[in-house]
Amino acid sequence: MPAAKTEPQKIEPKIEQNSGQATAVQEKSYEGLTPQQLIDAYRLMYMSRRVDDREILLKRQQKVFFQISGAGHEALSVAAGLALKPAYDWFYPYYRDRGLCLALGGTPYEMLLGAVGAADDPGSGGRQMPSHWAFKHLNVVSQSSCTGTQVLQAVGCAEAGRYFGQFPNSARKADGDYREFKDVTFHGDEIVYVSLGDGTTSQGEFWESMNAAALMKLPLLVCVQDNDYAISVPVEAQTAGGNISKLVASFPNFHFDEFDGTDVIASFAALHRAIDHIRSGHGPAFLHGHVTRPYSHSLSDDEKLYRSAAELADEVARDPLSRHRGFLIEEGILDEAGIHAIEKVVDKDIQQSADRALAAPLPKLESITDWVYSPDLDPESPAFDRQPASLKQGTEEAMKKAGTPKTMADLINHTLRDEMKRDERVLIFGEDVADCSRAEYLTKKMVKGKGGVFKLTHGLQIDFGPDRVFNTPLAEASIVGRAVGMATRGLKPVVEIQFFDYIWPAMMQIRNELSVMRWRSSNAFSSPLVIRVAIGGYLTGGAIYHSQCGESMFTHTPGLRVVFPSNALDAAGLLRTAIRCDDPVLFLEHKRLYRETFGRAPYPGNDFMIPFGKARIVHPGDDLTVITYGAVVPRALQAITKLERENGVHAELLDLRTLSPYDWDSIKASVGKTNRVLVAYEDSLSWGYGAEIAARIADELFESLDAPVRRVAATDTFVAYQPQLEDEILPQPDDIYKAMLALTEY
Ligand SMILES: Cc1ncc(C[n+]2csc(CCOP(=O)(O)OP(=O)(O)O)c2C)c(N)n1
Ligand SMILES: [Mg+2]
Repeated sequence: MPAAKTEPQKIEPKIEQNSGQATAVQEKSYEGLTPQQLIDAYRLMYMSRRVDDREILLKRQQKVFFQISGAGHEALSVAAGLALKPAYDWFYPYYRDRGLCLALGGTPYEMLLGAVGAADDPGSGGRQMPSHWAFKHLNVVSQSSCTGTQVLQAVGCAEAGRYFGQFPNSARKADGDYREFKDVTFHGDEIVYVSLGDGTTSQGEFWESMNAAALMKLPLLVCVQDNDYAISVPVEAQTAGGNISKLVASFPNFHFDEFDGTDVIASFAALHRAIDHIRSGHGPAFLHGHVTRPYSHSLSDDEKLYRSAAELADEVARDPLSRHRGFLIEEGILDEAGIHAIEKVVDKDIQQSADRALAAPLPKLESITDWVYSPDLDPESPAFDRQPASLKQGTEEAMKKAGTPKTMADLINHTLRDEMKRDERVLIFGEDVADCSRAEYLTKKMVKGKGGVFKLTHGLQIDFGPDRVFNTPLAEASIVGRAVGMATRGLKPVVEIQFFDYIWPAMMQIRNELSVMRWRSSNAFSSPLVIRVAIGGYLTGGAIYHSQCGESMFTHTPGLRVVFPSNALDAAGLLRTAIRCDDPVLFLEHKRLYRETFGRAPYPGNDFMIPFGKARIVHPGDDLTVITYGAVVPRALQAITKLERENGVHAELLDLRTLSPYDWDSIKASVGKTNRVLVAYEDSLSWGYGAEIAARIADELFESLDAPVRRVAATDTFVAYQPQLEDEILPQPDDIYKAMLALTEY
């Protein structure tokens, strides 16, 4: 057992001892723990194991549908739950942390509700697998099944706690936007706990988290529960050198500890040293506890297929439950009768909890579509419809102030500045978005500052300081994952992905975390934030990795709003809606349109908003409908003008503006009028965004059609560097013209 370097803090037992006789009355201290606390730990460890056993039984009876156990991890897990503070500290536990959740105040009944998938399952209401913990009232945040994603979110959560401490006014409620629906709590010395298995340390997101936590000296407790295996892969085939502690040892600002996680006292001692380091502001801690895995990985796995009998027998000797039971008896803290008395009470509780959980009402089938989006704030509603200041009555002065037409880049920059001024919870970060990370160069006026590779965030760090506008490491998963953690706490990150082509490292966080946080937790948690992304081609020389579209991969993700403006005014109005709304938004900014002459507009004031799901008729017409968005809008307009001039055909041009939601009513009205429709988009043709629009028109508007639904899009290739090839690959005005002509002649 390692010696404690600092005095362990006092642990208040959270579970009362209601049976079991302590035979040792003298108050001997075990690394600062009282006999009573060691008894409480046993009760919780036993409870954890028995809930697992009950679930295994129920699974065999086909009354629950998935089981993964915390067996072998109980000593470390319970110690963590007793050493940290529920509803004060924050928790991102992984599936083996049943002991932690019980020690924090979760109950066997709640866990069994999760196992049967009952409506009252506090974690998810029957949506997420059991053991993927979420207890809102304890600050245990909803967990996915992706190994490692939780670590980045925990980093963001820790950043948020620190931010609210620095800017306490930002935590206040405000009416009229997402803040109305986010209760913020924080504590100056709070800790964010995150746990993971040994195998999960191979994930890039783990390493990104370690780097970020060290860089910012965050109050993060990383707890690796090393059971030697990741399903069937042993640690020596997983981790170079076979020991994660050796690999992470050089991260600065961390407190490190490697210990026997099957030993309750050793685990407590390690936790207390870590907690002391973190609460006193020295930075993060990395705990590495060696534990066992006496049951297979899950009930879907049979470990006898890859572990020898001798190895399994060895583990039995290290079982934390029997070890701790033996220790209590040996030390004279409890006798056999006392142990049995405790176990009897727990067994009865679990039996009753299982009976009740099996009888609990199931979620209603009609609730399936609840909580894909915020039930409180609808970005399609008239509340988000605010005219430009210059169009309002009696605002001549505003008109004068609006001045000359501005580019899309200018108006996005203006809108970001306005919203940062209005709402102190708005933070901006990403790669190169700051003016200058070496801030003294700015204060000494040695440099002007960068503010993004496209300069969209220029001047924002100068105006709002480096706590609100900052550069991140070059790691996209980290940008989005941290933002998810912050948004869960109530901040409004408006992050930038430098090029759409590089969004893919963040795809796991976007698809499996950001978009699904609200749905999987039955509205207990949400992470409304904005991801701004520079997208698209037509750049001349952009080539494969600076020209991609691919918006349909995101519109295919429920829970995410996807916006794609074609002009400066729309960009301003839609970005403001994106920032103020209560849902996560992917805001796609076409690089080619940033500084285009097309679609410039005067500054529309600091309250101008466009609701989502409202298309704009860019050009009215009766003969044919062209549905498009983004950089194809000006190209389609060019083609339509030519068609009108040369062929006397009047096409209507619909700019969708937002792709999810999209304006079906306007599509219906236009196609009902013209009876011919072309869907044009910049992405490659097959499986692109237009496929869904075309399919729905064919399905629901079949009777209105006088011709087949046609599409114009890029070739099914990537975009090439050589400009002649690029022109051939991407849809051009002439392609649109020809397709329209063919449609009218059909
Ligand atoms: C990103 C991802 N890849 C694969 C899986 C499937 N999977 C679930 S748990 C697991 C092993 C995890 O091992 P470890 O981190 O050591 O945790 P342990 O289960 O041993 O406690 C794997 C491969 C997953 N859930 N997520
Ligand atoms: Mg493992």
